[in-house]
Amino acid sequence: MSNYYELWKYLDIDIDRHDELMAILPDFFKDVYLSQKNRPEGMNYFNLVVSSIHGLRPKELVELRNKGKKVVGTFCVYVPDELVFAANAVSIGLCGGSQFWVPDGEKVLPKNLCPLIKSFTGAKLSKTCPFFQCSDILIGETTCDGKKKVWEILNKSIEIYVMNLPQMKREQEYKEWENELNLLKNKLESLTGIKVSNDMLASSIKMINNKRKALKRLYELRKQNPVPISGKDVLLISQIAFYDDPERFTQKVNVLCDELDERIKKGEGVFEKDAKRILITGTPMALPNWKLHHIVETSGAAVVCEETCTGTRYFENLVNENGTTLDEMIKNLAERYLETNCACFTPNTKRIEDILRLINEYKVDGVIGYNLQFCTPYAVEYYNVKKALEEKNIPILLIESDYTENDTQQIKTRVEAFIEML
Ligand code: BJ8
Repeated sequence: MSNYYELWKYLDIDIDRHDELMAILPDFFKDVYLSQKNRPEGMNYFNLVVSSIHGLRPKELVELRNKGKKVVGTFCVYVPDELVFAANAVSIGLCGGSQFWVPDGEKVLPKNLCPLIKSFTGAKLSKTCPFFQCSDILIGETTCDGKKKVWEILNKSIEIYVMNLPQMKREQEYKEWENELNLLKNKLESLTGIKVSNDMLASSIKMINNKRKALKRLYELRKQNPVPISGKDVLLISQIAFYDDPERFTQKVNVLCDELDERIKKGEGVFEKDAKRILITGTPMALPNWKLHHIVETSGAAVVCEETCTGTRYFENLVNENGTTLDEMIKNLAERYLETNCACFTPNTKRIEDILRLINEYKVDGVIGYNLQFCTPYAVEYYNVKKALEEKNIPILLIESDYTENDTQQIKTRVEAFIEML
């Protein structure tokens, strides 16, 4: 990391605070990840990306900026990367998963707010995240109340463009969302000075679909028994998906999948055959939030699927590639993105259908509902999720947590007891 100091100074990073942050990560990563047995060789690329998290990719982004590209930071899986890339900009997902940034966020935000929002706000305000420092603009959205209001604070430090995400899915909202995508396209065009052409949009739709297909392929392999890769490793890959170069990322995931295919042929896995299979559903887990996966997988069970935005919600549903005009392509994008089922919508019954389908497909023994503290939409929706699962006699446990380690032991005790009774 040390050879990136020039880069960090160039990005106006607070070096002393940043050193404090960087001092934590290597040991944490070693404990959680490198302690795993029999990891696939294909994980080496993702290890490298994360071990050089504030160096490798930010350096590339600065080089791209020096060539005239704009960097666009996003916070939600409803913001279409395809439009960003088609306008010749680069999209990076910026959600914060580190407790390190929470106290900085709490200087301007209430304490009783979800840690994800406090963390990304602290990351920006403390000038300790090169991804924020590289960004030319942030795209916010009107999802939950906390995010909706935080843009009014963050916009003192950087330009924020807010997309008006509808909260229902009637025909009129599909039209509204299509209109929002057109407005975003206009905004991006004025940012980059480049008009989005049919060819550019068609090729970026293809590029992001290929990334989704690679992730889908990886998830399909987790359906095997024994499972050929840990949930922790897949979570890491999903987190990296948000900021890595999409084409390189897709290629690396496919190389890993080739290796996993071979493992499966030999009947090799990372857990014992018939280890209990857990699905996690709920709020996203931004990097480096590995807490729950680590607890589950050091308690004898395997996480085989995540119905979250750092899981299936990120890659399920492809954009229809049959569009030839810009209008058709934007309509296809609007349809694909509104098919995502976030608890910010009402009603959101399709999410429950998704969970039931995934339980079946991944042969899940038990479900853990994961809720980031103070996330009201997912906390309230849990009632209906639990009811639907109980009707089918599927065991479910709710874990509500923040980014601290204060509750780790208590969660471990509850998770162990849950796995024991499966
Ligand atoms: S599509 S889950 S990425 S909004 S956890 S900040 S909801 S209080 S992150 Fe999300 Fe888009 Fe929905 Fe996905 Fe608010 Fe809840 Fe915090 Fe959240």
